[in-house]
Amino acid sequence: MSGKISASMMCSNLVDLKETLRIFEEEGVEYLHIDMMDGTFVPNFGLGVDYIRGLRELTSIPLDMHLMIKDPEYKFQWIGIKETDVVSIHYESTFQVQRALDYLQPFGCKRFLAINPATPVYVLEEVMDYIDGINLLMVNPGFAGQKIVPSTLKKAEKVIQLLYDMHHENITVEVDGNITYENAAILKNLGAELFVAGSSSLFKGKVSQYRNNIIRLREVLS
Ligand code: S6P
Ligand code: MG
Repeated sequence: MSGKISASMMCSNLVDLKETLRIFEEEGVEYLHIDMMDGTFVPNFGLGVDYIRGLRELTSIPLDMHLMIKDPEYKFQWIGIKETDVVSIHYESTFQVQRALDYLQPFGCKRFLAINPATPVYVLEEVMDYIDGINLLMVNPGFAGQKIVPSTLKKAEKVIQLLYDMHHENITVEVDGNITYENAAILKNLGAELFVAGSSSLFKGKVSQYRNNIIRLREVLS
């Protein structure tokens, strides 16, 4: 199966937003990746509720929301989650991961659990029944334009093996951070299915280059 693209909107240029979305719609980009950050869970501020509301007016491409916020379980109702969206919460962001996943269920979205590069793979074992996907952070979250943490490549292999061993191959593996064409190829080979494309690939250069970037990425992910 071909890999899917989630375009990292924190890497987009607001001036060219309409043109960017037009290209994404024409090229069938599957998701828009929305990095929400609260300045506490990660050392940066990111895209917020008003941005999402505005984006919904411009496009119907589903959103892939990556919540880098503390105690996300009390904030879901502000965000305007739709059934067609993916929502990732972080294992490290709450002491009540399973409760947080339960609170997310009524929204009908796909529920993903995100884990940081140094978080061990075994934390996934007890939540397999409550998730549709895993968002594997290949960088420490908070900023675009970082270099991959090398150990995360081996870790991706481990996660996919764990899913296989636990008979949960239906759980989607998403990879986020420094997804270059080369890293995308390696991770696709390992079994990753959803690829966050940011400044390392899709958003390289000017808006006029985005279409070619998508085509190049599609080749790697096919
Ligand atoms: C990192 C964030 C990511 C970035 C992505 C950008 O905190 O979760 O989603 O948006 O890493 O892509 P790149 O290619 O600049 O790493
Ligand atoms: Mg992200």
